[in-house]
Amino acid sequence: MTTQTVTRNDPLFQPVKMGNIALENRVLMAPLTRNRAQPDGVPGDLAATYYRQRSSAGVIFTEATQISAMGKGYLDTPGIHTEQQAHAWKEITDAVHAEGGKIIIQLWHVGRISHVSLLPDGAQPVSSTDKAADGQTFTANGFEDCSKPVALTIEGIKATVEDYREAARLAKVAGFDGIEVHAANGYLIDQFLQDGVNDRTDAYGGDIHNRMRFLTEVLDAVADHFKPSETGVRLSPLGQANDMSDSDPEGHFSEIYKMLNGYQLAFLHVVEAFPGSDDSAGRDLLARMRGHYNGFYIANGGYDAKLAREAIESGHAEAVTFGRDFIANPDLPKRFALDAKLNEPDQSTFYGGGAKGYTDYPTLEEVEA
Ligand code: 8OZ
Repeated sequence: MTTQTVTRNDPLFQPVKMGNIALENRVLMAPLTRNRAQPDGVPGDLAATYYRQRSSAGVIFTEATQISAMGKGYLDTPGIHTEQQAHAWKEITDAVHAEGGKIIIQLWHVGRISHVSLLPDGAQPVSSTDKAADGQTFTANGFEDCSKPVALTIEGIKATVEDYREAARLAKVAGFDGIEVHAANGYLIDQFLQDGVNDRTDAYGGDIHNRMRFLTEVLDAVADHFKPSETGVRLSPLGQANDMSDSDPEGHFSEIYKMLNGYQLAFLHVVEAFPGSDDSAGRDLLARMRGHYNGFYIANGGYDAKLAREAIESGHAEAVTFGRDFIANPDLPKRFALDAKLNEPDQSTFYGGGAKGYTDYPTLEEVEA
């Protein structure tokens, strides 16, 4: 039996246009932090192999990639703010494209989820606020408490928006098919969006329209280099990771969804659940909120093949991203198509290290050989 015969009626394998980007299937690779880049933010030597191995994904989202040296918050994450970084990313996009795959870069600024030891000249992190996050990040000394941030001035906000514009330019040089603006999981843009953190009294704080201003300015900036139909946003409306909270997630994020409708983006990518959390009440809420968004919706978090098929058939999502399953199964779409057994991910090799747990997971053929 060929893969083609079994996928003919499978919702996961119906080709679809995501904005300007043609997807061969709906099994997408989630952005995954792997902490294997060089200290200067140049992707590591094995990154091209890692991503090439996973190029049968409908599209690959890269690991979160900082837009500036100030946007870094963890040890050995990659950047897209120098020519050398862009050059190394070009080798990666070439490797994925040579296999017929597609790859979107996730643009990231961590804001206050950082530590002075990771920042240029020991600078304090920046945020919407000067309150420290109650949380930790991973540095050369292991887990350390997040450092106290300085609240960005209006000038600082403008300069950060310029950093996004320049990162988008370099992403174009690097040959990416699109951009995902990371506005989820308690990082800088989320620190502006959610009122549990944003305590500003200027044009970037207060009501949700003010709190969205930074995100919209970032979207306008990256539009200099990537069309809206090649750009998307990642949100985590119910996420409490990284000391995040909001007084009215449903009301506020529904407004954000409606605002995004006006941009006619390629996609909205929503973190619906975090690994290990049972969030069935959250699922109902997210399903209601989804009704406010008109475009291509990517669901993430806690999906297996069966739940993903149901989400697509019900119209909840157009596609689904898989994280842990893509770490452990480079040929995940094929395994879903054939209903084959999955390799188990090894959590001890998620962050940092070398080839082990990165480029050495076997394909189905290798398992069966
Ligand atoms: C895991 C470890 C470090 C960062 C996110 C970029 O949560 C991340 C991240 C995940 O979005």
